[in-house]
Amino acid sequence: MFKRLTPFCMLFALPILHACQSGNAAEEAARQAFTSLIPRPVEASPGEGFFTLTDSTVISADKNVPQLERLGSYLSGLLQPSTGMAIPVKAEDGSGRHRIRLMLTSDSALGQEGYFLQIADSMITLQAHQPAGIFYGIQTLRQLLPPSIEKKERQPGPWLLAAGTIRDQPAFALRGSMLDVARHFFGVADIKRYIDLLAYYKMNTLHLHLSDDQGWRIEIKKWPRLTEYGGSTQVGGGKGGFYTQEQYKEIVQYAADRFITIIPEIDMPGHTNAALASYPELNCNPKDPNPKLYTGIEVGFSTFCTTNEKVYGFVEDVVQEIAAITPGPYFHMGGDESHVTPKEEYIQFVNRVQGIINKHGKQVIGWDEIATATLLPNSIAQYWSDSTNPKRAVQQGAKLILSPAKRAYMDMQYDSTTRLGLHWAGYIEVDDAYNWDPATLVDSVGTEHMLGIVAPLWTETILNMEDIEYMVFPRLPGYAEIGWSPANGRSWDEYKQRLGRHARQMQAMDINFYRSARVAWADK
Ligand code: IFG
Repeated sequence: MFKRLTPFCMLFALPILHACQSGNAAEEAARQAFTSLIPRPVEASPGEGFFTLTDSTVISADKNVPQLERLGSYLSGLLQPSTGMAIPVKAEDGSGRHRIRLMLTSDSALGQEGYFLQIADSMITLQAHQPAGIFYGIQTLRQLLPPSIEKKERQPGPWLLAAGTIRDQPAFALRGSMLDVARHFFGVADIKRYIDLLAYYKMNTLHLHLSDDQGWRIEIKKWPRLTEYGGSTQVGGGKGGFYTQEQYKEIVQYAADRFITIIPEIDMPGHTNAALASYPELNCNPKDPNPKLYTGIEVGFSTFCTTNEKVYGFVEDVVQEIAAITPGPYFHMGGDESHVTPKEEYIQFVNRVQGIINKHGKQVIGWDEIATATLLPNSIAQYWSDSTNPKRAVQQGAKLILSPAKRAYMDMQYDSTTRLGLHWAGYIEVDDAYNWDPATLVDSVGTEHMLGIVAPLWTETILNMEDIEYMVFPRLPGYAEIGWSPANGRSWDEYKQRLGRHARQMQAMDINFYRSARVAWADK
């Protein structure tokens, strides 16, 4: 036991043995944190010594960059509850020891989201070329601190960070998740929690699946019955719900403050029973001029009447109202599983709706079936199931988002015993979710055609936040790593060690994660 004590501790071994041990344990934990980061950074070089948060620690930010002051307050707000320290933000004036400096740098090699973090025993310097990089460097700082930093109530210290340097930036520009709020509705508080979790893993995209057969979830002022009636139920017959445009704007702002872009999806021409039940004129007669609300989980049975001009006026109104409250560049038109739309009519609909979306200043994203139509130059195909479609899209010069059902559909059960989820695409254990590479996913399609990856959670069987967390964790950190970290050297055997240690952070964040038997969880 004594052999592990530093000379200082040897000198005063008796009275402060415990402190020395905990000091050594704290130092050992800080050093291990440096090599346990998820997503793994591009370069991490451990140094000598430790930076310790104390009551005299301050955050300094260049006062000429408003975003930096806001990011300083964001960091301070993250640290205060568990440390009980004020950690004030002050203008950077070159003075004062023991500070965490946030600075922009002209080093454009860091790109839009990269950062350079230097930790020494008396100062931490976090530099980035753009504010997003500072935000992502802050996420790394969180993981370099003891996991208890994430607790919302006061914790004992010490609050050590191991010295060293980290230079980091993402492999893919678009990294995120899709949440289906149509099959089951999730309120603003759940969406904010989900956004916080995505941001922690340096994800920058949340795709909201806002409409489907079972529900319409976003207020459209010109077509009020879409939510009054079409939003009034959900799978299983529960009361459903919807976002007013004010609530949608609140979600968009909360996401933007965390450098997350919201992609709104209105799925069409299929997956439209909620809209068709709300406005029968959108149907082709006489098949079912007035469909009832639907609370089952079948797919592919509904379609807009794509030969009816009224449908295009409807689409225009919907796109216009949502685009007006969506600062992000994308509008997702869905386009999947239109099994009862005649093929030629589907193609004409997709061609026409792309033009409507572009007219309202947004880039089209669609599930990969839209590649059977004529894609506009900046349209994006989201690959989920039929690998001929990404090839079609690439042949048309389009970019891809990867959401392979067999690897990234988080509604797939882990195995046959999983209480929640489906398994039509197969079972996806934690290692299956990690052991794939976008570069080799679709033959003849290289990463130069890919914007990035989005891991969807469809919610036919998902009722609440606990269910969401159980299916999303611990697979999401792996998707975050596939989207952020260099592919070379990636191995499940190495990653699973980091993931095992990461149980402490997930516990501290009260994440209800699935304890896969394929990982040795360190918190037990
Ligand atoms: N496929 C459907 C989803 C959902 C999913 C459940 C896509 C693009 C099966 N379409 O995935 O609506 O039902 O795993």
